[in-house]
Amino acid sequence: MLGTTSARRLIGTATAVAASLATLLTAAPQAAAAENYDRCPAGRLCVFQYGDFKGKMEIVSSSRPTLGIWNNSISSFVNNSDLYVAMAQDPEFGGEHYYISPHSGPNDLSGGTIGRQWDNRISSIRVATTDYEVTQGVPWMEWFVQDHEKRPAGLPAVAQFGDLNNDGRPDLLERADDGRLWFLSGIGDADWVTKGKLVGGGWNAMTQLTRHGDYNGDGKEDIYARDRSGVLWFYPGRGDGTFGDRVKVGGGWNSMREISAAGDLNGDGRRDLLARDTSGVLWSYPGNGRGVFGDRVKVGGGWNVMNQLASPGDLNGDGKADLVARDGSRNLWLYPGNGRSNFAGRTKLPYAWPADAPVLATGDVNGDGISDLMRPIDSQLFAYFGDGRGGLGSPYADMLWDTARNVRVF
Ligand SMILES: [Ca+2]
Ligand SMILES: [Ca+2]
Ligand SMILES: [Ca+2]
Ligand SMILES: [Ca+2]
Repeated sequence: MLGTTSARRLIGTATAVAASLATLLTAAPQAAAAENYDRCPAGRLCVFQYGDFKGKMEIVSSSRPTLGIWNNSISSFVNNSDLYVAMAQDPEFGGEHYYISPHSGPNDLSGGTIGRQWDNRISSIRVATTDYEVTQGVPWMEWFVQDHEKRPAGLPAVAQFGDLNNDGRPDLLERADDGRLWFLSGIGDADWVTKGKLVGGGWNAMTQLTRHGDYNGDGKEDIYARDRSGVLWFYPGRGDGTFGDRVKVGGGWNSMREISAAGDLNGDGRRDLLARDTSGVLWSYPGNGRGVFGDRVKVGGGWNVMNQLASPGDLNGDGKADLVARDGSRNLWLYPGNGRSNFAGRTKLPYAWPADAPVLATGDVNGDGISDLMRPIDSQLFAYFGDGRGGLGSPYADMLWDTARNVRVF
């Protein structure tokens, strides 16, 4: 019986890495005849029967849980492809794994002491478009919200965000480094298995992504995304973790360093947006209830001492939407909203918040009706539960975290 937060799922460790590619390349002898591996076409992953890229060759373009005639018969390979690769000792991607980066070129297993551990000992091959998928076996990050952590009924409007599919529980969106956007509902089945739902591909075209509840009055959470040309787009949520046809909010948003959907800041019941421009001025854009915004209001200057903003909803329990901001000294500050598009005097939140990890605000994570924060530490995401008085409790591990460059969770 799982009854408390201390029973949150323990995160398993990633499969052990047998040897780094760099180590193996260093240990491998120089190939005597480059023309042997030149048989492998550009953009492809090829395996060879013998060392020095001799004998039969086969192109591998998808994962192979078993290898047939190639089982325990690979002695060299070439990766000219965009794919991340794991060569596994056992069938079904079992045993130890040998990880290969995209475009890492030729690799002769028949020579050297490290390579010999793998020579004729490969029994399955997994390929993927992200490092995370090839190491973890699934393309999305598994996020576990326990089923007892349903949010209480009758949440105030300021706390109603973070739930994309209206099941009363928080969700995450994850943009993987290959540009695919995944909806993570956070609810596992009886075996604790969670499944990501693919929203779509190509989201690497977006330079800002943010959400904070329903902006067009249909009761379904929406998202905003800025493309490279500076156009801000509104994507109306369908209430199932996917989005309908996008609507152009407007151009010129590349003058903004950071954009954060923030909830209702001016007390008119409609959700608003914060944006910090490159000169450090923070602006509040009042939502019109139809997904776009009225004339902006200047909050103030000097915000470039902050390296990240996040919009947590209400952290101090006064029913008004707040703001948190992280400075360059690992401090996270709470700016209580005053309900008039501005903020009262700040207070410092506990813990150190280094600049190499994002601060996430997706509302109430643990179902006590109070907004929480999350952030990754190393390869795990941790939740910090709000106490409703402007403080935060100690962190709880919630999911494995992909530290790859383009991964964005919001
Ligand atoms: Ca949900
Ligand atoms: Ca909506
Ligand atoms: Ca408003
Ligand atoms: Ca909470």
